[in-house]
Amino acid sequence: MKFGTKAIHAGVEPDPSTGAIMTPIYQTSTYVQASPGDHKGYEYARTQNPTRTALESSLAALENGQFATAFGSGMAAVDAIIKSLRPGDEVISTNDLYGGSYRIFTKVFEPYGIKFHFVDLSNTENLSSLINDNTKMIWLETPTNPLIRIIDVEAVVNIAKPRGIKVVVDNTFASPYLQNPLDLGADIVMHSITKYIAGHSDVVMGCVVTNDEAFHQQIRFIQNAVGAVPGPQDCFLVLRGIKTLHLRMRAHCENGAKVAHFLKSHPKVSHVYWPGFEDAPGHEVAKRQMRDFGGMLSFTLKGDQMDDALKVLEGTSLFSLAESLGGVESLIGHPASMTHASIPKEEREKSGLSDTLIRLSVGVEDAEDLLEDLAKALDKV
Ligand code: P1T
Repeated sequence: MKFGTKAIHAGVEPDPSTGAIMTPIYQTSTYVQASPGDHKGYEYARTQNPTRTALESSLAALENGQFATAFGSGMAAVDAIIKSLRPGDEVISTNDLYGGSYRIFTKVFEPYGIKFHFVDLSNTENLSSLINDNTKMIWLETPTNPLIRIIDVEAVVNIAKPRGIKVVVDNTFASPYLQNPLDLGADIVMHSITKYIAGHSDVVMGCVVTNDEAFHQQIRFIQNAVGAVPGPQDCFLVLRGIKTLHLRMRAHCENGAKVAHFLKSHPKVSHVYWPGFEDAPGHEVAKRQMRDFGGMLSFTLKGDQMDDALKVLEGTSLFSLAESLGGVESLIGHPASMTHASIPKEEREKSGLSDTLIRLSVGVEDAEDLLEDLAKALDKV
């Protein structure tokens, strides 16, 4: 089945009790049993909920995986994955990653004895010197947040697999429409569903998808034992959002390309980070592992002055200054003070994230209006 058909149909059956074509919002915390243990497969809503079950089936199908588990946020999904590790285990992570992921790794899990190494994985040669007998997981985002670097998933898998190291791909920036890491050999995919999958900036949610049944059982156990589950109303909203994921992603990619080329040719712009340029470092890998180049990009201004960056950040009107990404509306952000403020400045600088970097989540408005909005803001510089 092709992606658009899966987005509309996978995991979703007419409701057995009424025939409702849309999965109902099962707003219930518990389910009645005829006698102890004699129930219809549902006992308590932390453990199972039919709206969530439909969503999890849909998410698994979109990532070509067998098993998906939904969580109350992207960070709760990250939390569950790292809780599958034990003290003494080590993780090698990309050094360009969401600030919240860096924060949970270093501030929550390092004190429990899990060790994290941060390195630029867009050069996979950086991996081998860090691998040792304790290495249990490699963590990557591709494209990365916020420098939109591309990491070669198959190259990482080729190094990890023979050593029994699990490869996790945070696929949030690509979405399942653009990239399916399990098909490239990764063991685990996670998403901040909050972004492209939900698509309308009205839900916070996350998921873990895998083909590894033993790992799935561990994640399912953590989901129930810890309880960071999404509510049924949010699951409904995401099921609704998924039905247009392919349509939205095509529009994000088309607008992303127009904005990237506009900025690249603008006299006040110094550098645009977007993998669609033929001379971008990750271009060939992106062409191979992604369907298109996405709607996320970052840029810096000539002269590299904070005052100038602020004029652009405050000067747009269609691009709203806000954290998050992947919704239908365009957003502009300042990673150093917003989404990546939890990474110390010296670590940010080591990974190439400057204080003047501006990040865009290009929405699905009419491209002409978006270009005009950016042109006006750049005129203020
Ligand atoms: O916000 P939440 O749903 O908990 O997801 C966390 C998360 C995980 N992984 C990536 C790659 C992310 O970008 C995020 C959240 N990111 C933002 C809020 C942001 O503006 O970058």
